[in-house]
Amino acid sequence: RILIIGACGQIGTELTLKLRDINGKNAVIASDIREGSKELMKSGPFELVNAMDYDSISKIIDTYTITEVYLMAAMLSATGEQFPAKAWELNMTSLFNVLNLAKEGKIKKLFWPSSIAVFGPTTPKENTPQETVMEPTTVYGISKQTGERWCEYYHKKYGVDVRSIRYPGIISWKTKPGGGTTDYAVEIYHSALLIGKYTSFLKKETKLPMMYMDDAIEATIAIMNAAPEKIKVRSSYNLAAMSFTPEEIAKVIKKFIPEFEISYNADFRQPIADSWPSSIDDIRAREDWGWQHKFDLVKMSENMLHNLHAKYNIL
Ligand code: VAH
Repeated sequence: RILIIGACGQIGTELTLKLRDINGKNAVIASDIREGSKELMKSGPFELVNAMDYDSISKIIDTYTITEVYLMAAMLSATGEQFPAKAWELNMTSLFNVLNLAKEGKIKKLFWPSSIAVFGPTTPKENTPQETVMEPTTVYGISKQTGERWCEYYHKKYGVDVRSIRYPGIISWKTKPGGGTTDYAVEIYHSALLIGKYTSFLKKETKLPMMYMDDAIEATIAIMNAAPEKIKVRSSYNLAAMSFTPEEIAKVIKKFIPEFEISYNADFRQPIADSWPSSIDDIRAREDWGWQHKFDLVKMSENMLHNLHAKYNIL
């Protein structure tokens, strides 16, 4: 069976639903520190768990004979800058819990998400390569860079089968994003439909690597299903789909909602965004385990607005 820790988060929710579609609802145990959306809670078994509590994770693994774990719980970049100590404690303690359970043979295969936040201001900004200078300036980025080092260490030293992806900004409509710097690219669609305008907290020319949730979920399942020998990178794989600026996404939304208006008011998240790459080279993921994205900005915008239109049942 599969255990998702952090199943109520932006990625965790859709990952749980998709894995239940594929494996059956009782094959996937959802867990989080609090309950999640109605759709998630009625889709299969749920356990309240604190990702920092080793014994409670171990107990769930025994109770449900779990073999695979996806650790999706973390404090993201923007919130992490407001609570640095908490971000470090949550992001690292939860990772060590699952790495140690895997080292003890209680988890056969483990997924742990990294992020483009591992890159910093001294990293080459365009087509950032898999191996490069990484001097992250956020606690979240530091925790992801350190986490990558530990994943590779546990794989090399203890044979732990841990797999990881450096997610770009993820856009989705089902759940609210959880305190990230890329959240403007989710909020903008809701605002466009509900009030016809949006004030971006990033400057109009801020170009960031982004991906639609459907692509992110597909990549996550693909890397976990790949034969072990194909996973040549055991720190974390660069992964990309598209890059765009707030100005570009606004222009595309205007194609669907002509009266939409955007304005800009950069806040504390601007320097975080400025420290990250504008585009990512993910050739290694494409070569090693066949990654291929499907959604570009227009197709994503169409899908987002269509689903949000229905969600808000706008006449
Ligand atoms: C964040 N959405 O903004 C996350 C992600 C690369 C962005 O890590 O913190």
